[in-house]
Amino acid sequence: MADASGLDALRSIVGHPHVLDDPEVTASYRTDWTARWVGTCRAVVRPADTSEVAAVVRWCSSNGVHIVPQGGNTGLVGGAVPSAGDVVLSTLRLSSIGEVDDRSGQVTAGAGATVAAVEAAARAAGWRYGVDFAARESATIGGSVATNAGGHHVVRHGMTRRQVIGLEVVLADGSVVSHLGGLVKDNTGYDLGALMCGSEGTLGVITSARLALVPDAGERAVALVGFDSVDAAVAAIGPLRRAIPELEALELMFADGIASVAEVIGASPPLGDVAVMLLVEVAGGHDPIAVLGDAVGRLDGVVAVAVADDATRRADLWRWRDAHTETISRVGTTPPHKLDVTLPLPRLARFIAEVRSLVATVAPEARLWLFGHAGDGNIHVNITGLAPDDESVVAAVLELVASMGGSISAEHGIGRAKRQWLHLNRSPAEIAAFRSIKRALDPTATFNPRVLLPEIEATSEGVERS
Ligand code: FAD
Ligand code: 2HG
Ligand code: ZN
Repeated sequence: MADASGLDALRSIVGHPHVLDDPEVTASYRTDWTARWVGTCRAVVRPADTSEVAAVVRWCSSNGVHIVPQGGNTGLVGGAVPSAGDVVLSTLRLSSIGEVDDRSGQVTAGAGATVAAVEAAARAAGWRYGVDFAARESATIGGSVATNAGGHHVVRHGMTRRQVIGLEVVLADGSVVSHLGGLVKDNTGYDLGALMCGSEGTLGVITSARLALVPDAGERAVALVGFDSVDAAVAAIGPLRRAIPELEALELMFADGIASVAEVIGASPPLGDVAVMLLVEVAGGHDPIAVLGDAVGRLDGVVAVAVADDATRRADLWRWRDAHTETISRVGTTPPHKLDVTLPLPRLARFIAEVRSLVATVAPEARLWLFGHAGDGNIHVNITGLAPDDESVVAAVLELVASMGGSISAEHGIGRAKRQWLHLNRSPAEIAAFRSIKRALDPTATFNPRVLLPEIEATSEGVERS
């Protein structure tokens, strides 16, 4: 439990009701979405604005207290889970959203605004937000910038980093760097905002973001396309991307995932007994349903198709994809081990075959679930039925990914979950450069010290080693 004077100092900054220290009340802030990681903390502090964030940071850094920034706590790599003595700095009260500027197609959103709220504000003004994923109702702008979130529309609009025009960030000494003017062209030195994208709460607290919106493309159509083999489904990715300039999403699913979703939602699989499927969304252009039909009609290995153009039927098809995470989290008695990897597209089909036989060999008792953002070469590898601390399959899968030229994190980040494997993708020189950046911006090691960078071991010669 926290020392009373520390809590009093924090309460004097944010107000008594916004410093939580009762373990029952803080439980949801200390437990990650999958419930795989449960931490402890000194307190959860909920500042109302940037100046309160700055004062909390100043107090923590001058008192040697670690801060774990937290938004919606939907992260899947344990990055927002505190350890004893930490302060969880929740941004949920920084949820304001400014007016959409129709000339630039931009909006400024507080770090605690949800992705869904930004999308709603954009839509109301005739625009859209280019990032979307199933956790949209809880995931925040701060968290999605800090993880450089991907999601369903990367194939068209890119990752979160591409939407960020500028940020406001509180650094470890409590200073505020603010770059929210909205200039698209601005070559005045280092791009601190870009550095914060994907920094996972290790460099500062993002308090606000200036975001680029995308034009509302207009009419949409969605097709769920079943194939007779994984090779055929993967081979369709290039032709679909080439044939459909307005391609908004290209998602991969398998029969076992669909069957589990069917059980949970109480519906029959939409294509019946089909082993592998692509969900394809087209937005805009002239007659998207005809564009889809024409492109799908030219593919090899197609065995079934369901098409939707009205909003309700499109949402029905999307539900099969969006419900995967929730459904898999209910399988078995222990939380799933979740990996999100990218492969070079030419090796994707081989990876899918090899990861299946690898997991069957290394952990025959486990169940493997594969699905993901096919257009980006991004496969989500979920493994259920493992003991929570069993990392042997994780190591084997990540080593396979790296040996095939892939990335051990496509979009969820490194967090706690994968920090010991960062070396599979980053050279010693890169990790040393990361540490220099961390030391320069956070010399007191205040922010999220247990994520992203590998733990430093002290050797018998007293030398530190990553
Ligand atoms: P949190 O979980 O609160 O934090 C995540 C990380 O960001 C932590 O390291 C934290 O310290 C840091 N952080 C949070 N806020 C700030 C801030 N203001 N300043 C500095 N650091 C901060 N992710 C994808 O990329 N694509 C998907 O398709 C996707 N789908 C998902 C579906 C489901 C059902 C779920 C549960 C999760 C999904 N995710 C996905 C993962 C998750 O939603 C994203 O990583 C999201 O961006 C996290 O946002 P958050 O606000 O919940 O962040
Ligand atoms: C998705 O694409 C998310 O649905 C979550 O990134 C993936 O549950 C997962 O592993
Ligand atoms: Zn994803």
